[in-house]
Parts: sequence; C-alpha cells; structure tokens
Amino acid sequence: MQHIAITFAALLVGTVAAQAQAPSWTVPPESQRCPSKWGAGDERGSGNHMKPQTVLNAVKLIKTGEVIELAYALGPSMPFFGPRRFDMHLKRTFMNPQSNERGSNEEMVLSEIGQVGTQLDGFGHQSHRNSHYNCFKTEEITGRTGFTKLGIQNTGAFITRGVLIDVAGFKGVEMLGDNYEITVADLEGALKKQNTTLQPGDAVIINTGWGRLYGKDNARFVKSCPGIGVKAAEFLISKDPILLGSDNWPVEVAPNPDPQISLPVHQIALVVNGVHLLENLKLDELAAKQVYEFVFMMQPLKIQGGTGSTVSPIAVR
Ligand code: UVW
Repeated sequence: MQHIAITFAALLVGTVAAQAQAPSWTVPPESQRCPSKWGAGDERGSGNHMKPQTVLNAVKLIKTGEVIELAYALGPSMPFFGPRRFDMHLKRTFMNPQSNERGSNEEMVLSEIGQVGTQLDGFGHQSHRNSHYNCFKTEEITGRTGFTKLGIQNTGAFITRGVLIDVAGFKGVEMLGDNYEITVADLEGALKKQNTTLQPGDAVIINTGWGRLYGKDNARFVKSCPGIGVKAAEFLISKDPILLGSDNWPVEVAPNPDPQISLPVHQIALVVNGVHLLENLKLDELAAKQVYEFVFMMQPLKIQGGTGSTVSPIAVR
C-alpha cells in the first residue's frame, strides 16, 4: 500500500512539473495548417489580398494627397539584429574626357539586404523545423542562389488600406516599456479610441513608440522590445490582414515573456498563416499627425529567392 502511495505521489509530482514546463504556445501540426487557406502550393499567402478592387477601394481614402514616408534611410546609424551588415562604399568612378566633362559615381553595397533597416519578411525567412508556410520543405525549395519557392519576388506590390493602431498613444505614453506585451484589450481599446475598425486585406501597423530609440540607442533598441504576443497576433490575424507591421525590430514582444518560446509571432504569421511581417517602421510622423487610416503602398525589391526585402513603404492620405 505504501509502495502504491509513493508511486502515485511521484506520478502527481511529475505531472505537475510537466504542466509547469509546458510552453505557452506550440506550432500547430502540419495537418492543421496545410494546405493554407489560399490553396495547396500557394506561395503568396496574405499577398493574395492584392486585387484590382483592393487598389480601387484604397485610393478612395486619398483626400489631401499628403505622403508620409514610413522607412528609415539605410546607413551606418541603423540598428542591426545580430551580425547583420550594411556596408556602402562609394566608388568615385571616372571623369569622361569628352568636352562635356561628365563625371560618374556609383556605390558598392555589401549587405544582408533582405533583412536590414525597414524590412518585409517573406515566407522563406522562418520555418518550423524544416517546414515553411504551406508546408514547403526547406531542403526542397532552396539552392545556392536562393529559395526556388516562396522567394520575396513573389509578393508583388502592396496598395491597400493601412490602419495605424497607436497603442503607445492609447496608453498615454511616448514609448511602451522595454518588454511590454501588447494585449488584445490594448488593441481593441486603441481601435475604439481612434474610431477605426479592421477590414480584411488591411496593412495593420502598430505604434509602440519604440522607434524613438532607432539610430539613437541602438543597443537598447535590439536588446528587447515591446510588441504583440501570441494572443494579440492571433487576434489580429483573425481579422485577415495583408501584413502586420510595427516600429520595433520583430513586430512582436522580445524576448517572449515565456522563456520556452522564441519569437512565436514570427511562426504564427509567416509559417502558420502566411501573413507578412513589416519591421523597423518609422511611425513618428504618422502617430504625431494621428493618421489612423490611409493608403499603404510598398513594392518590395524583387530579390529572386530572397527571404525578405528592405523596403520604403509610404502612407498617402
Ligand atoms: C529574425 O530573424 C528573428 O529577426 P527579424 O525577422 O525580426 O529581423
């Protein structure tokens, strides 16, 4: 009897310990996420929202013609995630000897060009083990010159309704805390305060205020950041956006409050749902002018087989 009691106690302790260690989110099995809602073999994911009617609906939002740039300049003051680089070398090339004395200059850029500065993440960028969006397998879609499927060149242009969700503004702060996880209530509260609702195909842009550090305190900028977590990401993705963007480096809170999971929103968006992430946005002007609804325009670089692209999106109102 004593033996049975000890065994039962050991089992109970083991179960409690296992529960305590269970990660707060796990990647759904392939059977639940593939084929994607855009169809087997689809490579564009949320980019499929781009239709002629999407453009026609969006441009109706232009009332003043004001253009607000949402990208930072590529240059030496950028913060970098890990060992990423952007090195530009000016080549003052030659002076032509003809009578018009035409001078000519150019530059050589050595860079991880798809993943620096204001950048769009494509679906080659992240995986669960070897399985990407729509269950493409890494070893089957990669070669020495890039991804043979899911390359960033597939995304095409984005011209759609943009919505700014100013969470920092809603909370009454210039900048959210260093690893503040944005909640669903924050998003709903900010949307209500702004009197905006989300529609399928929107470019959903979240202002955390973290961009205030960009180029000024780069060490702090990349060490951690406020952003959406699993619940807020799932809430936004349930609204069927074309992309999720923010003024921090990964869109999501980092590190995740659950130390057992690493950047889960990257997998929720890029791998599970085929929704692009747009990082390091410059949102100070948009937030200061309280532009909550606008036309979002962006054409990623057509890097054949690339995992992402540095981009220069604009908001037009
Ligand atoms: C990673 O690669 C995790 O970083 P990011 O997509 O945020 O640049």
